[in-house]
Amino acid sequence: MSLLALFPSLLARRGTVALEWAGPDGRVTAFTFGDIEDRSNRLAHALTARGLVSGDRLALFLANRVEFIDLYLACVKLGVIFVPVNVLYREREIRHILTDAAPVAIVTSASLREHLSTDDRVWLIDDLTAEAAPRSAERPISDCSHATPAALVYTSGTTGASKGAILTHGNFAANAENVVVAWQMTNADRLLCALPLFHVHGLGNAVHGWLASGCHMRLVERFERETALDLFAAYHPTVFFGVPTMYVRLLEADAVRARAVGHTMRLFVCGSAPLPAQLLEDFRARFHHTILERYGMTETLMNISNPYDGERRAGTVGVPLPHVTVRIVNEAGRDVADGEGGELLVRGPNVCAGYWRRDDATRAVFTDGWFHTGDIGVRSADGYYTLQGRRSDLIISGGFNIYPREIEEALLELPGIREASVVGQPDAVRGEVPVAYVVSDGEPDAAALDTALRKQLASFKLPRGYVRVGALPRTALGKVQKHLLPLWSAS
Ligand code: MCA
Ligand code: AMP
Repeated sequence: MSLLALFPSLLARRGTVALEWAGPDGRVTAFTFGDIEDRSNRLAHALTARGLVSGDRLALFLANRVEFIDLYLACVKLGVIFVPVNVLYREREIRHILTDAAPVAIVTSASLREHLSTDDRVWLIDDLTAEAAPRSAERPISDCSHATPAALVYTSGTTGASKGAILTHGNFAANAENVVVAWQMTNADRLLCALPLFHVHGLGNAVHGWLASGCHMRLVERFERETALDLFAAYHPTVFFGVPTMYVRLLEADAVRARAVGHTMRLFVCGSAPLPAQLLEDFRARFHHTILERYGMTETLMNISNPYDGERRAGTVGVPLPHVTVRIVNEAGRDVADGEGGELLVRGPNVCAGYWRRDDATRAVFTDGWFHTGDIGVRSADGYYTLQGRRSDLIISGGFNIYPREIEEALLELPGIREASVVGQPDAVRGEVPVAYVVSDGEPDAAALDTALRKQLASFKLPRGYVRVGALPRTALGKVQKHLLPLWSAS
């Protein structure tokens, strides 16, 4: 079954307003479900005319705007595999994805074009849209099934270089059904989407939840702390999906504004990084809402969620979602008793088909159909799961993933840096931030290192501090003992 079968509103509610897109200039444009259906059909025909066929990859390097959704739906309708690229990524990160996914082209906007090398096959979204305008609005004939790959989403995974998780039509459909059923979304909802659509939180939960429920969505280019509260006041959403950093920012609201926002809202959901129990309490006191925390991964979409009805337990991620089975195992791979920690394994229709052209990596994360999340957790006697940490040294900053090795390798290519080790340190706003420890010729010049790294890596990966050490603490086998590095402080 194609994913589109889950979006009856596209055809049945043609005349109803589906989406409002608020551009950076504040101007709001409205689109009906019929507009969304027709625009993506036209674009699909334009892609076909450019030679794309089912199974081809098409990359997209674009900030949130309606054309992002148009292009995603056009790909889904054709069986073309959609490869979203984080707009904050720079040369090194983009090169890796393009080499690995080998897309026919990468689509972008004129303003982001400068970040793509001239060798890349670049298509401008405005050209494509203009080409699509005169084409047929008929939906193209498709032979997609639940097993057809819909997207390759790159993630650091539990180890090493970023890999493309193959998310199928069936994975997204199963996740969308859970979003709608578990959080009781209906077409009466108003969903405020400020999450970037290039990650599965925005794409899998917001876009699919919107289309599957047939609700109204306001899409903005990005969450900006100065204007975040104005958005709530201007749109009166009922549902908001965010990462913890967004909730930290929203807490800046005074009591009167917070109460007004809380009054129109039905549900605040949080995921992608741990939600501190204190933040949940502070938010409840200010907004009179208990944030619903849930847990997911790029490879699995959502796994576990606090209940909509029932106790939303602070510090936990709740109970497994329908059709998702979770186990906790010890180092020997044996199931542990409630109250004992171990690695979370998951199985269900939400779990990806593996990593793109990386059979070795795929084999490494699956055991008898169970996906190894790399997350360490514990289950309470009454079935609530608490995450305690990760097996890898992944850093999550503002909900964006940072794999330390990537920064270490970029640092080692710079003159004067002989050794480098990057670790995550707690941060009240972003959750964690990266700090680099270097063995260098002379005191590290933070500004110069920042400038050099900024060309290669996304800005959220820039170390907040560079600490010069005489030597990195290592085990007898030469592995860096990150926990022995001296504590860094911002001053
Ligand atoms: C942040 N920046 C952006 C964006 N977000 N630039 C373009 N588009 C964006 N969407 C840049 C800013 O320009 C700035 O860059 C830097 O990031 C910090 O921005 P600031 O305004 O200080 O933001 P903040 O208040 O710290 O908030 C950041 C944020 C952002 C809005 C919370 O981190 C964010 O959108 N996070 C969401 C990540 C996400 O969706 N993760 C889901 C992964 P400069 O430093 O150059 O000035 S999927 C996942 O984890 C799983 C599956 C799951 O469970 O959902
Ligand atoms: P990503 O690779 O971006 O999909 O990030 C997935 C990782 O984010 C998971 O493996 C977890 O480590 C982390 N994560 C997601 N949601 C939560 C949550 N609610 N609490 C703690 N960690 C989370």
